[in-house]
Amino acid sequence: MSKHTTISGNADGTSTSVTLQHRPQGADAPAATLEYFVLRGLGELPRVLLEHAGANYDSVFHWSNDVSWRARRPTAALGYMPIYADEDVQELAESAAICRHIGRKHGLCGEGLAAQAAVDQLFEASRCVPLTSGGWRVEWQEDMGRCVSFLTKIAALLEASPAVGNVAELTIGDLSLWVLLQTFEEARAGWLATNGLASLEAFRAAVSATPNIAAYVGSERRVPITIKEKGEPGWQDVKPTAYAFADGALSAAFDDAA
Ligand SMILES: N[C@@H](CCC(=O)N[C@@H](CS)C(=O)NCC(=O)O)C(=O)O
Repeated sequence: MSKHTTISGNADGTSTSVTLQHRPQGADAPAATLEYFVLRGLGELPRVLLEHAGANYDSVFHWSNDVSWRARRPTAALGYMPIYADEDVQELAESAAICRHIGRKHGLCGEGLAAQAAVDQLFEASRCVPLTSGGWRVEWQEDMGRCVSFLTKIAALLEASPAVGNVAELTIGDLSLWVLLQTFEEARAGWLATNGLASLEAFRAAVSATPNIAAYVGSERRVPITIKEKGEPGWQDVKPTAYAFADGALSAAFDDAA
């Protein structure tokens, strides 16, 4: 039996959303807002992009069964999250559209048509790796051969274009890939290197060491990985309204926040 902490909103659905504010030193633009469940899932890459860019933002976390999401859902443009807003856009849905918007706003989409094409290619490819879901969950129970073979092709993309894989100038493609590689590492430490993907492991580690990403990963703002994302046995038995975090509970920041 795996060690995990199961958390849900109030059983009667009266729990409200939690908002964590991030105000990095030196950022003066109005805060963006990102709404998602108390999960990494499709909310993680937009958060990572905002963190990397050093942007002011409010991260609003809804419980899947709570009164706040049930009240919010009818007003959501497409009826689902993530939902993003800033001074340019209101009620922006679709995680890829949100990521591209944040990328354009903060200069993370590459310079010039050739670079932008390479960045987009990596962005899309890293969300479509066989046996992964949108770059945030791995189907470990399957034969991972196809996955390894596709990741080998992604490693070749980093070699082929100077527009991607440059840790000094990270793009939405690079950070999308990082979220995926970090999921592999947190789910099965050492798996990349032992499967002939040492260059991707080196890239993952280098991105993890950049100041804003390292600060985010070590922060109380980051939601722990769930047993479902980690592919641990037992995740199918967790109620759809609850979250089973693999390595401990949510940080105290979630208790203290509004
Ligand atoms: N294609 C959409 C999918 C969004 C989506 O499925 N969101 C789910 C959570 S991952 C959701 O909000 N479900 C809640 C609901 O439908 O009430 C995207 O990429 O943003």
